[in-house]
Amino acid sequence: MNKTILITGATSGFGKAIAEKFAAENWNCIITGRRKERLDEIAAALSSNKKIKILPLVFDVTKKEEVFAALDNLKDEWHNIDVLVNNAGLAAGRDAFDEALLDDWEAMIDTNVKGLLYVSKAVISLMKENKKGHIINIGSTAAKEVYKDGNVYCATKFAVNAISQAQRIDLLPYKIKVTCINPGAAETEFSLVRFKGDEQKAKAVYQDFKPLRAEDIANTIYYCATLPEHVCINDLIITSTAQANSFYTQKDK
Ligand code: NDP
Ligand code: 8X3
Repeated sequence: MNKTILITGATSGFGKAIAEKFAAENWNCIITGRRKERLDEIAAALSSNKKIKILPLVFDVTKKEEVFAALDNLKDEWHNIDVLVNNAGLAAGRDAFDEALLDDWEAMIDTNVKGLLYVSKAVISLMKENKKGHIINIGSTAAKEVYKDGNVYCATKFAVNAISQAQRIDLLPYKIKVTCINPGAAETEFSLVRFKGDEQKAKAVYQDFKPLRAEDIANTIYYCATLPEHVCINDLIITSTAQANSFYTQKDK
């Protein structure tokens, strides 16, 4: 029988690559995001694999009514979720603490922290019934070191690390694994979102070194999700070879 994965934020970047990887390995996929048109296009492409089922769900992770309406009302055939990837997230702005916008801070806290909590709560109730499951939370190198002008983005990712540790402890009785993956710079739509559509600023982030690709993260997650039942990777930092941590990146010029 096929296994099932639920991936939040599957309309671009890591989430889309994760869906493509798992679908290629014959996993059923529940994919989510706010942009319905994109989600439907991705669902249609993944459905070319006739051995699997794909369920696109449109909801905003910051809206708890939407999250629970979508996940509490899944048909029985989707109740057996083996892996949840809490990937939906964003950085909004990169400004000094005293100049940053409250709206940006709220968007990051609501999405990266509260959204992750809502989705986890809904899916954990299904995993508990099944006495198995694996939650994979996407942290960041920003969860390990706070960098200049990273303030609240870093704080939300530190929170993802703390929540991962808490989930790992409290979900032990249900045999639910919890893994936190902490990537360094990867070229996705992340910086375009962070810099509010400024393509030049976004491109500059990845200039003069080879960043991670979304596929690198998808392959790493596939590895973590397919280890034997008694093995759990708790916490993993992954950067491109050119990057040591939040502070040091070797640039070509
Ligand atoms: P992208 O911007 O390419 O993808 C982000 C995804 O999150 C999109 O699918 C978007 O879908 C979804 N999303 C954002 N806000 C919401 C929301 N309110 N409700 C539902 N879905 C939402 O970025 P990445 O793929 O790079 O980012 C994925 C995760 O990885 C994030 O948590 C990010 O913080 C983290 N990360 C990224 C790194 C990088 O360098 N790229 C490095 C380390 C961590 P839609 O807009 O359709 O809702
Ligand atoms: C995204 C990577 O370096 O902008 O989490 O924090 S970084």
